[in-house]
Amino acid sequence: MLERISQGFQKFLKRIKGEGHLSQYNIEPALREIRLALLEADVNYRAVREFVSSLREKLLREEVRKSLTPYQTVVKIVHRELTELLGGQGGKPLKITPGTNLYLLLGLQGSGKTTTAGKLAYLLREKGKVILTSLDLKRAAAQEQLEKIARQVGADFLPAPSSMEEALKELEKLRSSSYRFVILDTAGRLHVDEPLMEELRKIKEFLKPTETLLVADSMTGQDALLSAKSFNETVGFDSVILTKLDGDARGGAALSITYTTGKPIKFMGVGERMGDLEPFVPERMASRILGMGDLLSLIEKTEREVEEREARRLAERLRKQSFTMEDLRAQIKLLKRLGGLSKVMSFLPKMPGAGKIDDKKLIHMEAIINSMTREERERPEIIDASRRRRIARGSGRPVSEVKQLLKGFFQMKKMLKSKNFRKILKGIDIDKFIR
Ligand SMILES: Nc1nc2c(ncn2[C@@H]2O[C@H](COP(=O)(O)OP(=O)(O)O)[C@@H](O)[C@H]2O)c(=O)[nH]1
Ligand SMILES: [Mg+2]
Repeated sequence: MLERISQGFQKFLKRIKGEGHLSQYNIEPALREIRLALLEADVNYRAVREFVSSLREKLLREEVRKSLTPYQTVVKIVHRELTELLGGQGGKPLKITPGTNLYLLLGLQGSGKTTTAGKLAYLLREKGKVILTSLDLKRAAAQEQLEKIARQVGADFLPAPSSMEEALKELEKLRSSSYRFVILDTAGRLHVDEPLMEELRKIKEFLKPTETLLVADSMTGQDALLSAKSFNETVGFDSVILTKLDGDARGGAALSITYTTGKPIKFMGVGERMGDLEPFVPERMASRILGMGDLLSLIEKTEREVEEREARRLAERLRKQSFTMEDLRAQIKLLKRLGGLSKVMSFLPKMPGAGKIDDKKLIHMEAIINSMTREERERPEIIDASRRRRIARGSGRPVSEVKQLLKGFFQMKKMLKSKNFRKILKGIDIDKFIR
Protein backbone atom coordinates (compact mmCIF):
# COMPACT_ATOMS: atom_id res chain seq x y z
CA MET A 1 0.00 0.00 0.00
CA LEU A 2 1.44 3.36 -1.05
CA GLU A 3 4.91 1.85 -1.42
CA ARG A 4 6.29 4.50 -3.73
CA ILE A 5 5.34 7.34 -1.43
CA SER A 6 6.62 5.46 1.55
CA GLN A 7 9.98 4.93 -0.14
CA GLY A 8 10.26 8.62 -0.84
CA PHE A 9 9.68 9.55 2.77
CA GLN A 10 12.11 6.95 3.98
CA LYS A 11 14.81 8.20 1.64
CA PHE A 12 14.11 11.68 2.94
CA LEU A 13 14.46 10.58 6.55
CA LYS A 14 17.65 8.71 5.79
CA ARG A 15 19.24 11.77 4.28
CA ILE A 16 18.18 13.89 7.25
CA LYS A 17 19.56 11.33 9.64
CA GLY A 18 23.00 11.76 8.16
CA GLU A 19 23.00 15.51 8.75
CA GLY A 20 24.26 17.05 11.97
CA HIS A 21 21.75 19.82 11.72
CA LEU A 22 19.39 21.17 9.11
CA SER A 23 20.10 24.09 6.88
CA GLN A 24 18.62 25.58 3.76
CA TYR A 25 21.31 23.75 1.78
CA ASN A 26 21.12 20.23 3.04
CA ILE A 27 17.36 20.16 3.32
CA GLU A 28 16.64 20.71 -0.39
CA PRO A 29 17.99 17.41 -1.75
CA ALA A 30 16.11 15.60 1.00
CA LEU A 31 12.84 17.37 0.25
CA ARG A 32 13.36 16.53 -3.39
CA GLU A 33 12.95 12.82 -2.55
CA ILE A 34 9.53 13.54 -1.12
CA ARG A 35 8.48 15.76 -3.99
CA LEU A 36 9.44 13.17 -6.57
CA ALA A 37 7.78 10.32 -4.77
CA LEU A 38 4.55 12.22 -4.36
CA LEU A 39 4.44 13.30 -7.99
CA GLU A 40 5.23 9.80 -9.19
CA ALA A 41 2.48 8.44 -7.02
CA ASP A 42 0.01 10.69 -8.80
CA VAL A 43 -0.57 13.12 -5.99
CA ASN A 44 -2.04 16.33 -7.31
CA TYR A 45 0.87 18.68 -8.10
CA ARG A 46 -0.63 21.65 -6.26
CA ALA A 47 -1.04 19.52 -3.18
CA VAL A 48 2.60 18.46 -3.52
CA ARG A 49 3.84 22.02 -3.86
CA GLU A 50 1.90 23.23 -0.87
CA PHE A 51 2.86 20.26 1.24
CA VAL A 52 6.57 20.53 0.49
CA SER A 53 6.73 24.26 1.06
CA SER A 54 4.86 24.07 4.35
CA LEU A 55 7.15 21.24 5.43
CA ARG A 56 10.26 23.21 4.47
CA GLU A 57 9.10 26.19 6.44
CA LYS A 58 8.46 24.13 9.56
CA LEU A 59 11.72 22.21 9.28
CA LEU A 60 13.76 25.37 9.07
CA ARG A 61 12.33 26.94 12.20
CA GLU A 62 14.79 27.86 14.89
CA GLU A 63 13.91 25.13 17.36
CA VAL A 64 14.49 22.33 14.87
CA ARG A 65 17.85 23.64 13.78
CA LYS A 66 18.98 24.09 17.34
CA SER A 67 17.63 20.84 18.72
CA LEU A 68 20.28 18.25 19.49
CA THR A 69 18.47 15.40 17.80
CA PRO A 70 16.93 16.95 14.73
CA TYR A 71 16.04 13.54 13.38
CA GLN A 72 13.31 12.79 15.90
CA THR A 73 12.00 16.30 15.66
CA VAL A 74 11.86 15.94 11.90
CA VAL A 75 10.01 12.64 12.10
CA LYS A 76 7.48 14.26 14.38
CA ILE A 77 7.01 17.26 12.13
CA VAL A 78 6.67 15.20 8.96
CA HIS A 79 4.21 12.90 10.68
CA ARG A 80 2.13 15.86 11.77
CA GLU A 81 2.15 17.45 8.31
CA LEU A 82 1.20 14.19 6.64
CA THR A 83 -1.61 13.68 9.12
CA GLU A 84 -2.89 17.15 8.27
CA LEU A 85 -2.76 16.42 4.55
CA LEU A 86 -4.68 13.19 5.09
CA GLY A 87 -7.49 14.97 6.90
CA GLY A 88 -6.26 15.72 10.41
CA GLN A 89 -5.81 13.92 13.71
CA GLY A 90 -8.41 11.27 14.54
CA GLY A 91 -10.23 11.25 11.24
CA LYS A 92 -13.97 11.65 10.97
CA PRO A 93 -16.39 8.86 11.82
CA LEU A 94 -19.47 8.04 9.76
CA LYS A 95 -22.45 10.17 10.74
CA ILE A 96 -24.99 8.08 12.62
CA THR A 97 -28.19 9.67 13.87
CA PRO A 98 -30.95 8.17 16.04
CA GLY A 99 -33.62 6.42 13.98
CA THR A 100 -33.06 5.28 10.41
CA ASN A 101 -29.87 6.34 8.65
CA LEU A 102 -29.65 6.47 4.90
CA TYR A 103 -26.31 6.30 3.14
CA LEU A 104 -26.07 7.09 -0.55
CA LEU A 105 -23.06 5.72 -2.44
CA LEU A 106 -21.83 7.47 -5.59
CA GLY A 107 -18.99 6.72 -7.93
CA LEU A 108 -17.79 5.68 -11.34
CA GLN A 109 -18.45 2.22 -12.65
CA GLY A 110 -15.95 -0.25 -11.28
CA SER A 111 -14.90 1.99 -8.40
CA GLY A 112 -16.23 -0.59 -5.97
CA LYS A 113 -19.64 0.81 -4.96
CA THR A 114 -21.56 -2.45 -4.84
CA THR A 115 -18.80 -4.32 -3.03
CA THR A 116 -18.41 -1.41 -0.62
CA ALA A 117 -22.16 -1.31 0.05
CA GLY A 118 -21.83 -4.90 1.27
CA LYS A 119 -18.70 -4.17 3.31
CA LEU A 120 -20.40 -1.23 4.96
CA ALA A 121 -23.42 -3.38 5.78
CA TYR A 122 -21.07 -5.92 7.27
CA LEU A 123 -19.47 -3.29 9.51
CA LEU A 124 -22.76 -1.71 10.53
CA ARG A 125 -24.81 -4.80 11.22
CA GLU A 126 -23.34 -4.99 14.71
CA LYS A 127 -25.03 -1.69 15.46
CA GLY A 128 -28.46 -2.44 14.01
CA LYS A 129 -30.61 -3.86 11.24
CA VAL A 130 -29.30 -3.14 7.75
CA ILE A 131 -31.03 -3.17 4.40
CA LEU A 132 -29.33 -2.84 1.02
CA THR A 133 -30.95 -1.60 -2.12
CA SER A 134 -29.71 -0.61 -5.58
CA LEU A 135 -30.98 2.28 -7.64
CA ASP A 136 -29.27 0.85 -10.69
CA LEU A 137 -32.67 0.03 -12.19
CA LYS A 138 -31.60 -0.63 -15.75
CA ARG A 139 -29.24 -3.52 -15.15
CA ALA A 140 -30.74 -6.71 -13.76
CA ALA A 141 -27.21 -7.92 -13.04
CA ALA A 142 -26.67 -5.00 -10.69
CA GLN A 143 -29.69 -6.03 -8.62
CA GLU A 144 -28.55 -9.64 -8.55
CA GLN A 145 -25.00 -8.78 -7.51
CA LEU A 146 -26.20 -6.69 -4.58
CA GLU A 147 -28.77 -9.27 -3.52
CA LYS A 148 -26.06 -11.91 -3.40
CA ILE A 149 -23.80 -9.66 -1.37
CA ALA A 150 -26.65 -8.85 1.03
CA ARG A 151 -27.16 -12.55 1.63
CA GLN A 152 -23.43 -13.00 2.24
CA VAL A 153 -23.28 -10.39 4.97
CA GLY A 154 -26.62 -11.27 6.53
CA ALA A 155 -28.33 -8.00 5.59
CA ASP A 156 -31.77 -7.59 4.05
CA PHE A 157 -32.24 -6.66 0.43
CA LEU A 158 -34.96 -4.51 -1.08
CA PRO A 159 -35.48 -5.27 -4.77
CA ALA A 160 -36.01 -2.03 -6.65
CA PRO A 161 -39.17 -1.46 -8.66
CA SER A 162 -38.71 -0.60 -12.33
CA SER A 163 -39.32 3.13 -12.13
CA MET A 164 -37.28 5.66 -10.21
CA GLU A 165 -40.37 7.39 -8.80
CA GLU A 166 -41.63 4.17 -7.26
CA ALA A 167 -38.18 3.29 -6.01
CA LEU A 168 -37.83 6.61 -4.25
CA LYS A 169 -41.28 6.27 -2.69
CA GLU A 170 -40.37 2.82 -1.35
CA LEU A 171 -37.20 4.25 0.12
CA GLU A 172 -39.07 7.10 1.72
CA LYS A 173 -41.18 4.49 3.51
CA LEU A 174 -38.07 2.82 4.91
CA ARG A 175 -37.31 6.08 6.68
CA SER A 176 -39.84 5.24 9.37
CA SER A 177 -39.09 1.51 9.50
CA SER A 178 -37.27 -0.53 12.10
CA TYR A 179 -34.15 -0.49 9.94
CA ARG A 180 -31.27 1.33 11.50
CA PHE A 181 -29.27 1.56 8.27
CA VAL A 182 -30.34 1.80 4.65
CA ILE A 183 -27.45 1.56 2.21
CA LEU A 184 -28.13 2.74 -1.30
CA ASP A 185 -26.07 1.55 -4.23
CA THR A 186 -26.35 3.52 -7.46
CA ALA A 187 -25.54 3.14 -11.14
CA GLY A 188 -22.16 4.31 -12.34
CA ARG A 189 -20.76 5.18 -15.72
CA LEU A 190 -17.26 4.74 -17.02
CA HIS A 191 -16.94 8.50 -17.19
CA VAL A 192 -18.72 11.36 -15.55
CA ASP A 193 -21.82 11.94 -17.65
CA GLU A 194 -24.49 14.62 -17.50
CA PRO A 195 -27.73 12.54 -17.42
CA LEU A 196 -26.32 10.34 -14.66
CA MET A 197 -25.25 13.31 -12.58
CA GLU A 198 -28.70 14.82 -13.03
CA GLU A 199 -30.33 11.60 -11.87
CA LEU A 200 -28.07 11.35 -8.83
CA ARG A 201 -28.72 14.96 -7.96
CA LYS A 202 -32.46 14.30 -7.99
CA ILE A 203 -32.08 11.19 -5.86
CA LYS A 204 -30.02 13.09 -3.36
CA GLU A 205 -32.38 16.04 -3.28
CA PHE A 206 -35.40 13.83 -2.76
CA LEU A 207 -33.97 11.49 -0.16
CA LYS A 208 -31.73 13.87 1.76
CA PRO A 209 -29.43 11.06 2.90
CA THR A 210 -27.80 11.07 6.32
CA GLU A 211 -24.54 10.98 4.45
CA THR A 212 -23.57 10.82 0.78
CA LEU A 213 -20.32 8.97 0.20
CA LEU A 214 -18.17 9.01 -2.89
CA VAL A 215 -16.56 5.65 -3.63
CA ALA A 216 -13.26 6.28 -5.41
CA ASP A 217 -10.79 3.78 -6.82
CA SER A 218 -7.33 4.69 -5.54
CA MET A 219 -5.69 2.83 -8.43
CA THR A 220 -6.97 5.34 -10.96
CA GLY A 221 -4.78 8.17 -9.69
CA GLN A 222 -5.50 11.54 -11.28
CA ASP A 223 -8.74 10.21 -12.79
CA ALA A 224 -10.06 9.53 -9.32
CA LEU A 225 -9.31 13.12 -8.41
CA LEU A 226 -10.91 14.55 -11.53
CA SER A 227 -14.09 12.54 -11.16
CA ALA A 228 -14.22 13.34 -7.45
CA LYS A 229 -14.08 16.99 -8.40
CA SER A 230 -16.97 16.74 -10.85
CA PHE A 231 -19.09 14.66 -8.48
CA ASN A 232 -18.44 17.29 -5.85
CA GLU A 233 -19.45 20.14 -8.12
CA THR A 234 -22.53 18.54 -9.67
CA VAL A 235 -24.04 16.17 -7.12
CA GLY A 236 -22.09 16.96 -3.97
CA PHE A 237 -21.02 14.47 -1.32
CA ASP A 238 -20.02 14.52 2.32
CA SER A 239 -17.15 12.08 2.48
CA VAL A 240 -15.03 9.60 0.58
CA ILE A 241 -14.44 5.87 0.68
CA LEU A 242 -11.18 4.97 -1.03
CA THR A 243 -11.08 1.48 -2.45
CA LYS A 244 -8.35 -0.90 -3.62
CA LEU A 245 -5.62 0.50 -1.41
CA ASP A 246 -4.38 -3.07 -1.17
CA GLY A 247 -3.55 -3.33 -4.81
CA ASP A 248 -1.77 -0.11 -5.51
CA ALA A 249 1.82 0.83 -5.04
CA ARG A 250 1.13 4.45 -5.95
CA GLY A 251 -2.21 5.40 -4.44
CA GLY A 252 -1.64 9.11 -4.65
CA ALA A 253 -5.37 9.72 -4.55
CA ALA A 254 -5.25 8.89 -0.86
CA LEU A 255 -3.00 11.86 -0.24
CA SER A 256 -4.77 14.45 -2.30
CA ILE A 257 -8.47 13.66 -2.50
CA THR A 258 -9.14 15.52 0.74
CA TYR A 259 -6.94 18.39 -0.43
CA THR A 260 -8.79 18.52 -3.77
CA THR A 261 -12.37 18.17 -2.54
CA GLY A 262 -12.16 19.36 1.04
CA LYS A 263 -13.99 16.20 2.07
CA PRO A 264 -12.69 13.65 4.59
CA ILE A 265 -11.86 10.05 3.74
CA LYS A 266 -13.86 7.89 6.14
CA PHE A 267 -13.10 4.34 5.09
CA MET A 268 -10.61 2.47 2.97
CA GLY A 269 -11.11 -0.76 1.05
CA VAL A 270 -8.15 -3.07 1.43
CA GLY A 271 -9.28 -6.23 -0.34
CA GLU A 272 -12.13 -8.02 -2.01
CA ARG A 273 -13.57 -9.79 1.00
CA MET A 274 -16.49 -8.39 2.95
CA GLY A 275 -14.33 -7.82 6.00
CA ASP A 276 -11.86 -5.69 4.06
CA LEU A 277 -13.11 -2.23 4.89
CA GLU A 278 -11.32 -0.21 7.55
CA PRO A 279 -11.94 3.18 9.08
CA PHE A 280 -9.50 5.68 7.65
CA VAL A 281 -7.34 7.11 10.42
CA PRO A 282 -5.00 9.84 9.10
CA GLU A 283 -2.28 9.58 11.75
CA ARG A 284 -2.16 5.84 11.36
CA MET A 285 -1.86 6.13 7.61
CA ALA A 286 0.88 8.72 8.12
CA SER A 287 2.80 6.28 10.34
CA ARG A 288 2.44 3.64 7.71
CA ILE A 289 3.80 5.94 5.02
CA LEU A 290 6.74 6.94 7.17
CA GLY A 291 7.47 3.27 7.76
CA MET A 292 7.29 3.62 11.50
CA GLY A 293 5.89 0.13 11.72
CA ASP A 294 2.22 0.62 12.16
CA LEU A 295 1.97 -1.17 15.44
CA LEU A 296 -1.68 -0.41 16.01
CA SER A 297 -2.70 -1.85 12.68
CA LEU A 298 -0.60 -4.90 13.21
CA ILE A 299 -2.13 -5.62 16.56
CA GLU A 300 -5.59 -5.20 15.14
CA LYS A 301 -4.84 -7.46 12.25
CA THR A 302 -3.54 -10.24 14.47
CA GLU A 303 -6.58 -9.92 16.67
CA ARG A 304 -8.85 -10.09 13.70
CA GLU A 305 -7.13 -13.18 12.37
CA VAL A 306 -7.29 -15.03 15.67
CA GLU A 307 -10.88 -14.02 15.98
CA GLU A 308 -11.76 -15.14 12.49
CA ARG A 309 -10.20 -18.50 13.04
CA GLU A 310 -12.06 -18.85 16.30
CA ALA A 311 -15.28 -17.65 14.70
CA ARG A 312 -15.06 -20.28 12.04
CA ARG A 313 -14.30 -23.04 14.51
CA LEU A 314 -17.16 -22.08 16.81
CA ALA A 315 -19.60 -21.74 13.94
CA GLU A 316 -18.69 -25.23 12.80
CA ARG A 317 -19.39 -26.60 16.28
CA LEU A 318 -22.66 -24.75 16.47
CA ARG A 319 -23.72 -26.16 13.16
CA LYS A 320 -23.01 -29.64 14.39
CA GLN A 321 -24.91 -28.89 17.57
CA SER A 322 -21.92 -29.95 19.60
CA PHE A 323 -21.41 -26.84 21.68
CA THR A 324 -19.73 -27.82 24.93
CA MET A 325 -18.37 -26.16 28.05
CA GLU A 326 -15.05 -26.06 26.24
CA ASP A 327 -16.62 -23.85 23.59
CA LEU A 328 -18.21 -21.67 26.21
CA ARG A 329 -14.79 -21.21 27.72
CA ALA A 330 -13.41 -20.17 24.32
CA GLN A 331 -16.27 -17.72 24.01
CA ILE A 332 -15.50 -16.27 27.43
CA LYS A 333 -11.84 -15.89 26.51
CA LEU A 334 -12.79 -13.96 23.39
CA LEU A 335 -15.23 -11.81 25.32
CA LYS A 336 -12.51 -10.99 27.79
CA ARG A 337 -10.06 -10.04 25.13
CA LEU A 338 -12.22 -8.33 22.55
CA GLY A 339 -15.35 -7.20 24.35
CA GLY A 340 -18.92 -7.76 23.33
CA LEU A 341 -18.62 -6.07 19.99
CA SER A 342 -16.49 -8.70 18.38
CA LYS A 343 -17.53 -10.40 15.20
CA VAL A 344 -17.84 -13.76 16.91
CA MET A 345 -20.18 -12.40 19.53
CA SER A 346 -22.47 -10.95 16.94
CA PHE A 347 -23.62 -14.39 15.88
CA LEU A 348 -23.31 -16.35 19.10
CA PRO A 349 -26.36 -16.48 21.32
CA LYS A 350 -26.05 -14.48 24.51
CA MET A 351 -25.68 -16.47 27.67
CA PRO A 352 -29.13 -16.35 29.29
CA GLY A 353 -29.44 -15.35 32.92
CA ALA A 354 -25.91 -14.01 32.98
CA GLY A 355 -27.17 -10.45 33.17
CA LYS A 356 -24.72 -7.70 32.42
CA ILE A 357 -21.41 -9.39 31.90
CA ASP A 358 -18.43 -7.55 33.28
CA ASP A 359 -14.81 -8.57 33.42
CA LYS A 360 -15.01 -9.91 36.96
CA LYS A 361 -17.93 -12.12 36.12
CA LEU A 362 -16.09 -13.51 33.12
CA ILE A 363 -13.08 -14.36 35.24
CA HIS A 364 -15.33 -16.19 37.70
CA MET A 365 -17.08 -18.09 34.94
CA GLU A 366 -13.77 -19.12 33.50
CA ALA A 367 -12.51 -20.26 36.92
CA ILE A 368 -15.56 -22.47 37.34
CA ILE A 369 -15.10 -24.11 33.93
CA ASN A 370 -11.38 -24.54 34.64
CA SER A 371 -12.27 -26.58 37.71
CA MET A 372 -14.29 -29.06 35.73
CA THR A 373 -12.79 -32.28 34.51
CA ARG A 374 -12.47 -32.80 30.82
CA GLU A 375 -15.36 -35.21 30.82
CA GLU A 376 -17.53 -32.71 32.66
CA ARG A 377 -16.73 -30.07 30.09
CA GLU A 378 -17.70 -32.35 27.24
CA ARG A 379 -20.81 -33.72 28.95
CA PRO A 380 -21.94 -31.22 31.60
CA GLU A 381 -25.16 -33.17 32.12
CA ILE A 382 -23.22 -35.58 34.36
CA ILE A 383 -22.51 -32.80 36.86
CA ASP A 384 -24.54 -33.71 39.95
CA ALA A 385 -24.72 -32.12 43.38
CA SER A 386 -21.49 -33.62 44.66
CA ARG A 387 -19.60 -32.65 41.50
CA ARG A 388 -21.03 -29.15 41.82
CA ARG A 389 -19.66 -28.90 45.34
CA ARG A 390 -16.25 -30.10 44.21
CA ILE A 391 -16.17 -27.61 41.34
CA ALA A 392 -17.20 -24.81 43.68
CA ARG A 393 -14.41 -25.68 46.06
CA GLY A 394 -11.87 -25.95 43.27
CA SER A 395 -12.77 -22.58 41.75
CA GLY A 396 -13.33 -20.74 44.99
CA ARG A 397 -16.83 -19.75 43.88
CA PRO A 398 -20.11 -20.45 45.69
CA VAL A 399 -22.16 -23.49 44.65
CA SER A 400 -24.99 -21.18 43.61
CA GLU A 401 -22.75 -19.65 40.96
CA VAL A 402 -21.79 -23.04 39.59
CA LYS A 403 -25.48 -23.86 39.38
CA GLN A 404 -26.23 -20.61 37.60
CA LEU A 405 -23.51 -21.18 35.04
CA LEU A 406 -24.78 -24.67 34.28
CA LYS A 407 -28.33 -23.43 33.98
CA GLY A 408 -27.24 -20.68 31.59
CA PHE A 409 -25.28 -23.16 29.54
CA PHE A 410 -28.20 -25.55 29.13
CA GLN A 411 -30.51 -22.71 28.18
CA MET A 412 -27.99 -21.59 25.61
CA LYS A 413 -27.82 -25.08 24.15
CA LYS A 414 -31.56 -25.18 23.92
CA MET A 415 -31.55 -21.89 22.11
CA LEU A 416 -28.98 -23.23 19.67
CA LYS A 417 -31.33 -26.05 18.78
CA SER A 418 -34.21 -23.69 18.07
CA LYS A 419 -35.34 -23.40 14.48
CA ASN A 420 -34.89 -19.67 14.53
CA PHE A 421 -31.28 -19.75 15.52
CA ARG A 422 -30.47 -22.44 13.00
CA LYS A 423 -31.99 -20.31 10.32
CA ILE A 424 -29.83 -17.37 11.31
CA LEU A 425 -26.77 -19.55 11.36
CA LYS A 426 -27.50 -20.97 7.94
CA GLY A 427 -27.82 -17.46 6.55
CA ILE A 428 -24.30 -16.58 7.58
CA ASP A 429 -21.79 -18.01 5.22
CA ILE A 430 -18.64 -17.39 7.16
CA ASP A 431 -16.38 -18.76 4.47
CA LYS A 432 -17.50 -15.97 2.21
CA PHE A 433 -15.57 -13.44 4.21
CA ILE A 434 -13.03 -15.55 6.00
CA ARG A 435 -10.42 -17.07 3.83
N1 LIG B 1 -8.55 -5.53 -4.35
C1 LIG B 1 -9.68 -4.85 -4.13
N2 LIG B 1 -10.69 -4.99 -5.00
C2 LIG B 1 -11.83 -4.30 -4.78
C3 LIG B 1 -11.99 -3.44 -3.66
N3 LIG B 1 -13.21 -2.89 -3.72
C4 LIG B 1 -13.80 -3.40 -4.82
N4 LIG B 1 -12.98 -4.25 -5.48
C5 LIG B 1 -13.23 -4.99 -6.73
O1 LIG B 1 -13.51 -4.07 -7.76
C6 LIG B 1 -14.40 -4.64 -8.71
C7 LIG B 1 -15.55 -3.72 -8.99
O2 LIG B 1 -16.35 -3.61 -7.85
P1 LIG B 1 -17.91 -3.25 -7.87
O3 LIG B 1 -18.34 -3.17 -6.46
O4 LIG B 1 -18.68 -4.14 -8.76
O5 LIG B 1 -17.86 -1.79 -8.50
P2 LIG B 1 -19.08 -0.82 -8.90
O6 LIG B 1 -19.20 -0.89 -10.38
O7 LIG B 1 -18.67 0.54 -8.46
O8 LIG B 1 -20.30 -1.30 -8.20
C8 LIG B 1 -14.81 -5.98 -8.13
O9 LIG B 1 -14.07 -6.99 -8.75
C9 LIG B 1 -14.45 -5.87 -6.67
O10 LIG B 1 -14.16 -7.12 -6.10
C10 LIG B 1 -10.85 -3.29 -2.77
O11 LIG B 1 -10.85 -2.54 -1.76
N5 LIG B 1 -9.75 -4.03 -3.06
MG1 LIG C 1 -22.16 -1.77 -9.01
